[in-house]
Amino acid sequence: MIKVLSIAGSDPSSGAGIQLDLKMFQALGAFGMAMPSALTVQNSRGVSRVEPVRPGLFKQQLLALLDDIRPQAVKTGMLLSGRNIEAIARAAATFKLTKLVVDPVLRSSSGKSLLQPGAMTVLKKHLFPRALLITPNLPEAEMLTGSIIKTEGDMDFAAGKLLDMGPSYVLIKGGHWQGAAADTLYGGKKVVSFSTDRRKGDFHGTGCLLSASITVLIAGGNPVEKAVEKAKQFVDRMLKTAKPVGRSRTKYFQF
Ligand code: PXL
Repeated sequence: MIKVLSIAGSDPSSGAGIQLDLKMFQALGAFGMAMPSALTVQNSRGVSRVEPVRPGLFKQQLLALLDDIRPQAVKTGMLLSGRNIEAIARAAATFKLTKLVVDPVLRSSSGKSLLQPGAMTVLKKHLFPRALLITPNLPEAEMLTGSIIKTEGDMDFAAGKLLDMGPSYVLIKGGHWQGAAADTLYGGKKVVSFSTDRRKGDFHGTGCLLSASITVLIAGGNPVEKAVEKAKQFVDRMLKTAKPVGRSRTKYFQF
């Protein structure tokens, strides 16, 4: 049995965050587990409020879970608080979680900050060194490295800086780049780009869906490069059938 855990924000509209991760885990045949690091108030129009799960409660749940059920891989998404990030980093060391996928979620599409001030330093210093793979999109790669990415050379430079922070692999998602819609994986023997057709419309939870799929594939024993390649194909298929579910035009993935 493949067991995977998502530690991320709760999206009650269930198009992103732990709810989407769980749906994707299920769709890929894994036994999924999900624990919230933060709650959000949101619907298809966007995020209007965020609140971290209290650190004592968070830590207690994390330890209770890992002490009992061992996931082969873990992903993190929206973490919000530095204290909760520290707890994950510590648990990753204690429980020797080597297959850790970190999606460094910084902001919602509607512009709400999903990481508290000061927590980015904790993320970079304590969690990135424990990650097998981090999956920033371009704006996140820029903010994490304090650089501006306009060219492929800029992206290579930022990826180098991110690898220096300690993860084994970095996948920079270029979906937010005008022109190219390729995602580029750094850290292997060579740099690999994965490109798929750009789909029309606004989608809710694309980043979560990709990192959740990668996590299941890595848990199942795929090497990182293969996992990313296959996960991109899953996401591409899901993009085709995504539909609006609320009053906004944002499309949600359908299972
Ligand atoms: O897609 C980023 C994201 C991740 N996780 C949660 C979110 C969002 C965006 O709104 O709410 C819980």
